[in-house]
Amino acid sequence: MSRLIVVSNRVAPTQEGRPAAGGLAIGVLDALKETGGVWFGWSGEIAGEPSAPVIEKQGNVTYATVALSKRDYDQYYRGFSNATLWPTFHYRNDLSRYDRQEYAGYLRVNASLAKQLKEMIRPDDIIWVHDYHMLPFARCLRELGVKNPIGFFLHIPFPVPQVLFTVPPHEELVKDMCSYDVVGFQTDADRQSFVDYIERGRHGTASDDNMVHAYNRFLKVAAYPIGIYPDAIAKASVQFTDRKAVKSLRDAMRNRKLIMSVDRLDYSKGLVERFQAFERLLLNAPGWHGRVSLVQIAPPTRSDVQTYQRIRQNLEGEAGRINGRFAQLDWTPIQYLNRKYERNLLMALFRQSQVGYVTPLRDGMNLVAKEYVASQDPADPGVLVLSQFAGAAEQLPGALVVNPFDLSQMAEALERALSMPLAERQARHADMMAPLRENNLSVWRDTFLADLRHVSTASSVTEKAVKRVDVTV
Ligand code: GDG
Repeated sequence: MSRLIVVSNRVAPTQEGRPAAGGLAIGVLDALKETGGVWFGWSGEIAGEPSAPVIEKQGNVTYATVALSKRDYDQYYRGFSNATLWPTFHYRNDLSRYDRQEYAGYLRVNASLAKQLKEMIRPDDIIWVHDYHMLPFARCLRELGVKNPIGFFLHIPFPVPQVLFTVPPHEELVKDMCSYDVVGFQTDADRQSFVDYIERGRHGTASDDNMVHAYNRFLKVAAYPIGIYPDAIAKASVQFTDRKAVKSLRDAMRNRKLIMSVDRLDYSKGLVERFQAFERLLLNAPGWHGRVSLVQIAPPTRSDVQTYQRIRQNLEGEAGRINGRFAQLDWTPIQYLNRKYERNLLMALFRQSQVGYVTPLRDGMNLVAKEYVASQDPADPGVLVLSQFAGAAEQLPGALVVNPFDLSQMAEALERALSMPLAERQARHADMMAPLRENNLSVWRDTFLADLRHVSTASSVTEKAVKRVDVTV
């Protein structure tokens, strides 16, 4: 059996109990724990000198991590990855900037990580690379002579061509993506954007079986929506209900309904609009004053990127303004908690709440939406209010789907969710649990890896056939 090597910008913290607040870390770690393998990437540390990977084995997962220099961190991570690609891929050209030096740094770090990984690769390994930090990684490995199957999964949206054009080296990036054997997206819409770029720009062609022929390469391009383990989450949400934090929330919420949101503090998550729609509910329906609170947990991320500092200030301002306007001595409408919580505790908190309020302006998938559903008590489930711009909206048919730019519609959905009869809540919950179980995280991983094995076997057969023809001619 070949070994699986996972590559991502950031390797999840290896110490048990250290919460990793981020969908990629959570998805990849859970997926890798089952199969075993190597996880290679940045340790999260900044060091003066480049050094060999630090190897640490835990259970069946070997972690191989490297530090970045300050310059690499600034150019590759804070710069091109998070100040150019992240905003643009989330359709926020207004927040995006481009700097040639940063792009050069992005390419340099990809090349140097590829060089370090190459030393560890065995001939029958299969390599699975993750996310926007690593678009050129396969090309870098190929240039070093690596012939192994290499797949890529993009956790965030892939924008339509007109939006992608705003990133100056867009063609180079897409061409680099074609060095992979399989390129996976969260949704079919993302896959279509990629294919549109290739076909409309006459860079190549796509066939009905999801194969793309471009830049002299054949690759599979398909949607692989990431999942969760719904039954494990359901179990954790019950087991953690007697934790102190959960009990005190329950006591504080006696006779009050609870709307719950959990997101990394990020402008793509639509937090300001969400607060304002909640404010609109309080304006339109004064009967809810004192009877409902919104708890927003938002652990800070990328806090040294400037736009992230601004969103934090903005959000604190909005929470303060809305609370100042409506609060009573014994009621705070919005509880805004700017910190990380233990993962299982979050699931138990979800179970205490009547509404899961997940309204990103744009999101690859959004695991919180899925976790919220899985955490519910099937006998008395809460209702999910979900943005149409989260990949998860395609997969959660029982949610109340909203446009996060329409504050009135969101306020109406909140009211409907808060007043929904039990039978409807149960039916909606059951409609969502079935697909969550069917497409769990193992299915996501196994489908992707099966395609990667299949495509690379097929293309090596084609390559050999082509070589034979060359020889005979
Ligand atoms: C990217 C894409 C895609 C949150 N706060 C805490 C905490 N979390 C956990 C959640 C959830 C994860 O972090 C967040 O995942 P999301 O999917 O919601 O969002 P991103 O971090 O933006 O993830 C996204 C995902 O990758 C996977 O492909 O769905 O679209 O943007 O699991 O529960 N975990 C802990 N403490 C917290 O305070 N422990």
